[in-house]
Amino acid sequence: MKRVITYGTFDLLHYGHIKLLQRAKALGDYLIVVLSTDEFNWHEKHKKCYFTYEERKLLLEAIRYVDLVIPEENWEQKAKDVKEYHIDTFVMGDDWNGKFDFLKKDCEVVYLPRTPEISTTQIKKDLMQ
Ligand code: C2G
Repeated sequence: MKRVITYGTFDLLHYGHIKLLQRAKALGDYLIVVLSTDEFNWHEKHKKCYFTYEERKLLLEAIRYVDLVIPEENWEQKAKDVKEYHIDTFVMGDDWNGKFDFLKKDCEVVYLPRTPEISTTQIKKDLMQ
């Protein structure tokens, strides 16, 4: 069973995220999503989430491509996660291109093209108009 992992905030969830999760799952048989906690988002990513961790987790768990959702609490946990969950493939959107190549000693690292036309920032801007 090929195990895939990916990380993110996924707030507000939109079809760009879904297309990423769909492609990530297609690379294996089991997809783990490591979801940024509210504290991590605020202190480390300076992102104020619209939905809480529990609400974002519920949304992700409802997606057919997602098999497990666990918390992302810091930047440093990736190597441990890859080992602990016996990960074969680490996947991120290519806005992170190259940033996680240090994991290549432990697993395959794949950067997938982002869905260019959509972002949470754009959604919020459009809704403001
Ligand atoms: N994504 C995408 N297309 C978009 C928007 C996002 O493919 N239009 C991808 C991102 O590249 C990322 C995933 O969807 O792989 C989740 O996006 P975010 O929630 O913005 O994640 P981010 O804040 O980049 O957090 O430790 C890594 C971080 O947790 C990643």
